[in-house]
Amino acid sequence: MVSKNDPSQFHRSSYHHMGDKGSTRMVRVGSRSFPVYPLVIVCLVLLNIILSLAAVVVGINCGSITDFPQNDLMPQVLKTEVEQLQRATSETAHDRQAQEDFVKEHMSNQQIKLQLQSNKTYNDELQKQLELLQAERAALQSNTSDIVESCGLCMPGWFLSNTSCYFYGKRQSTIGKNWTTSREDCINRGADLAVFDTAEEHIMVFEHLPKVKWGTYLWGIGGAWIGLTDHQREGTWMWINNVTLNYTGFWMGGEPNNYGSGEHCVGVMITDKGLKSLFDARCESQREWLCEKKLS
Ligand SMILES: *[C@@H]1O[C@H](CO)[C@@H](O)[C@H](O)[C@H]1NC(C)=O
Ligand SMILES: *[C@@H]1O[C@H](CO)[C@@H](O)[C@H](O)[C@H]1NC(C)=O
Ligand SMILES: *[C@@H]1O[C@H](CO)[C@@H](O)[C@H](O)[C@H]1NC(C)=O
Ligand SMILES: *[C@@H]1O[C@H](CO)[C@@H](O)[C@H](O)[C@H]1NC(C)=O
Ligand SMILES: *[C@@H]1O[C@H](CO)[C@@H](O)[C@H](O)[C@H]1NC(C)=O
Ligand SMILES: *[C@@H]1O[C@H](CO)[C@@H](O)[C@H](O)[C@H]1NC(C)=O
Ligand SMILES: [Ca+2]
Repeated sequence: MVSKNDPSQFHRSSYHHMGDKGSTRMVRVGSRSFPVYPLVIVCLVLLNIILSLAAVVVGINCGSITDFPQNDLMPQVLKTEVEQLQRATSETAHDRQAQEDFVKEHMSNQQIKLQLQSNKTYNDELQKQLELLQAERAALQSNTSDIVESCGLCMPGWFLSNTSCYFYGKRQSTIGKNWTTSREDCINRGADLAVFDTAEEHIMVFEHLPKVKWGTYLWGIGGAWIGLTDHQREGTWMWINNVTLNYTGFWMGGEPNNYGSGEHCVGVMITDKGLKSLFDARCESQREWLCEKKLS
């Protein structure tokens, strides 16, 4: 749009008027006449310059328009929508990040859980093995102490006194054995119910028997059977080797009393009453028992 015409061709007269004598080669301006062609050229140049100026002005205005912040030209509704869109976009990104974080954390938690489970299984296994080893050690220690105590002469679980090994049969929970089954148990162990040949033997065996406090035991089930009865003759106490009890001073107070429907078997019970430890009782009653096996 900018004219390339030389402005030097411009003539100072900016006002012109075409007369009705357009057909002639001359035109009148005021009192003066000018030739037509140069005048047309001048007018065109003038118009060109005006248009150029207008173009420049419009261009400046347009330029300054485009420089305006677009936001100011946006309708409020559009602006709000854009803002919402921007917010939504950023929120979506935020949500996605949060979701990724959650998935990551969940997976890590799962891994820890699995590890914990496997560790727990492993620990349980170790615990079981430990308990097994402890039980084994306890058994070995018990067997060892028994063997050491009996100088290797008695079987594990038996105790040595002078020239015999003794086994103390403990009741299983509340169930003991009657005199007959007690004797059978001793025979099954290659022994028999205990026979105290002398008062000395009786006293020595005392040391190994469980002590009970006077008055805390139950008469029906207390004490341990030994190999002494009056089966053959009432009131004559005879050991199972057919030797009659020939030492005195070991019956508990008031014993033997052949109480009730008859008491023909003898038990031993160590209380705080010194040597007085024998009593007669119903052979059917369930008690603990004492076996003896002489060293050969
Ligand atoms: C599982 O045990 C290993 C080592 O035995 C340990 O490094 C790890 O932290 C344990 N894992 C858990 C979840 O306790
Ligand atoms: C301990 O002795 C008992 C009875 O003789 C036996 O059954 C058991 O195997 C022994 N235990 C060990 C660990 O030697
Ligand atoms: C130990 O046993 C032997 C042989 O059986 C016997 O001669 C001795 O008197 C007993 N000793 C005691 C203190 O009972
Ligand atoms: C004890 O005597 C009875 C009957 O008299 C007899 O059957 C038994 O074999 C004898 N026991 C011993 C060890 O001598
Ligand atoms: C009791 O009998 C045993 C075995 O016959 C015997 O060794 C002991 O000396 C006797 N005791 C008494 C006090 O008679
Ligand atoms: C001893 O107990 C056994 C088994 O329970 C029974 O068969 C037997 O008759 C009982 N004997 C006596 C004398 O109580
Ligand atoms: Ca009695």
